[in-house]
Amino acid sequence: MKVYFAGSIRGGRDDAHLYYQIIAILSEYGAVLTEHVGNPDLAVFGEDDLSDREIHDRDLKWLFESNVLIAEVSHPSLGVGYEIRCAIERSMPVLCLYRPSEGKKLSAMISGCPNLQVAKYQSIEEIMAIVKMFFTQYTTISK
Ligand code: 6IA
Repeated sequence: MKVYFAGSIRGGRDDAHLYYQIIAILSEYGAVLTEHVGNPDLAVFGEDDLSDREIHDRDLKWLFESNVLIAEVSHPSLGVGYEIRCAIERSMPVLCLYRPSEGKKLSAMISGCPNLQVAKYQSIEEIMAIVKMFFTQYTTISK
């Protein structure tokens, strides 16, 4: 099982520590190809050895090698939205984790999309249960 985890980078790193925890949960189900997304030291304007073109091409290659895409979508990110659409076009299973908060509303392009699952959560325990259910469904369908 290869898992692509998507979370905001240049969109803002407020949830980076949460991404780290989610990646630890996902690692119990398979290889997470995008562990760097949860690295709290990865800054919005940090140095990177790769050009933007190289990042784009490498990430899409990893995405298309993966069995599933799991995205944390509470913090809006153009890159995450783009990755979600790419995964849908390849008919990949997509799970979006969303933490509702006052004064914020998830984009209708995500909450209104029939080709993905949006799961709302408030705690890590809830994420664990959601992820477990998602992988149970996935293994049942792909048998
Ligand atoms: O638009 P965003 O930057 O928020 O998009 C985040 C999403 O795009 C993540 O899910 C990643 O898979 C991907 N992505 C965007 N930038 C990078 C990156 N380096 N490295 C790996 N994946 C990325 C950017 C350089 C960094 C030092 C700022």
